[in-house]
Amino acid sequence: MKPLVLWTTWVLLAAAAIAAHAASLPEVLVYKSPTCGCCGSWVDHMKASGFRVKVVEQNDVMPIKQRFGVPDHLASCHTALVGGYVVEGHVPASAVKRLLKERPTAVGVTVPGMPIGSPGMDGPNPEPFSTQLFDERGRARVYESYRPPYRW
Ligand SMILES: [Cu+2]
Repeated sequence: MKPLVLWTTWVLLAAAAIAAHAASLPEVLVYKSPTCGCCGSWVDHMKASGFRVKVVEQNDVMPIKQRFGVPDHLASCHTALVGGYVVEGHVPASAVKRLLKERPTAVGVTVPGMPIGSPGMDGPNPEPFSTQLFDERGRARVYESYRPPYRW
């Protein structure tokens, strides 16, 4: 085959592989304030990790957290729904994929607050943090722990 034909074939195969991968992951529905920059960066992180993301913007996201059972002490900036789970804050896409694969009994997963270094929260001094599973009574347990340096 000529190089151009080979290259074209490779591009088509790669595009098909990416499309198949995206189709196997459920869509992420994100509720965020229109002025939240780090929320937008997390959306970019999820897209770069193969998720299709739909964004709903509203100025006050607190009612969303109440509606989906995110307790105040576990809350962050944006709130997302994916595959029947609530995903609160800057949760790494890898943890969301693991959640969807293992399907633990939980309302969802959260990274409370906005730790520097978590996906979408770039900063000079990344800090250790963890994702936590939480139940309908607001009880949380550590799901994954992370230490810098980060490479999301
Ligand atoms: Cu944020």
